[in-house]
Amino acid sequence: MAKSRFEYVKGFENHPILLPNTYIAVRIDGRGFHQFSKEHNFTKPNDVRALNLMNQCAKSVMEEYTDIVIGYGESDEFSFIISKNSQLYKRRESKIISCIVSRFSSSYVFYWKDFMGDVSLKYPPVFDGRAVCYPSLENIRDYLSWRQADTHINNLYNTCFWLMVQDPSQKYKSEKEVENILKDTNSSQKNELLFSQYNVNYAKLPEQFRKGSVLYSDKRNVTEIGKNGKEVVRSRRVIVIDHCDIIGKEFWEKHPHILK
Ligand code: DGT
Ligand code: MG
Ligand code: MG
Ligand code: MG
Ligand code: MG
Repeated sequence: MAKSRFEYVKGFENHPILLPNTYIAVRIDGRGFHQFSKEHNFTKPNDVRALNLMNQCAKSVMEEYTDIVIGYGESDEFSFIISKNSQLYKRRESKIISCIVSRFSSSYVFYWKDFMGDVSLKYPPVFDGRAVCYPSLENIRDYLSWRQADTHINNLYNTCFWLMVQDPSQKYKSEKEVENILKDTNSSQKNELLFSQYNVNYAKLPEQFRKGSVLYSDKRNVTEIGKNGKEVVRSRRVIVIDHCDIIGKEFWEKHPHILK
């Protein structure tokens, strides 16, 4: 094929490769979602519609990229773990990040109405993305534990914060005052505060808020319509959305294939 004299510019390109034989964690995060959640009147501290929309977007990503073995989401972020032996896009970093972020962002707009109903989308949402390679099973488990621990810390804080800010007796004068009180409290003091002042048992709040969302593929019996028009039950790979603990070993003992 004839080449133009401009062809040499291709030589300037570089294609960083994500280290072979490592788990790849791609984490996407909403840009400026502090403002985005205000503009769209998200419920505080957790908007279940918005969280479910995030889960739908992650499911859409995982349906497209079957090398993703597990997804974990909270707030405006999602982590996708790609298997160690994956050859997705020859492990080219920019291809992998940009395609995952792009699929996620377009899904956010595509599925917005299904979850947010009459709330109109005021401007196009933006997500950033990064990839980190983790060589060992211990490292990748610790990565996921780190994110889930973060969910817990943030959710406990945010639950206190918004109850205090929206206190019916308006005993706290400003968000700043609430921040100042909370910064000197540990986790058990926050639990105690919720219980004594607002009669809220933190452990009884929805697991989706406390533990985030865990997505993985699993075999499930699915009822389908067969050729003869009758219902048949078939075993199919589906993406499961769970809100379970992934810090302890129980989940991993139950699903040893995920990170094998
Ligand atoms: P960034 O990521 O540096 O561009 O900045 P932000 O503003 O996206 O901040 P980030 O990612 O650290 O924190 C997520 C923000 O999104 C945080 O302000 C709370 C908000 N957000 C996420 N999910 C919900 C929700 O369900 N309800 C409400 N009210 N806010 C939420
Ligand atoms: Mg951020
Ligand atoms: Mg963000
Ligand atoms: Mg975030
Ligand atoms: Mg092209």
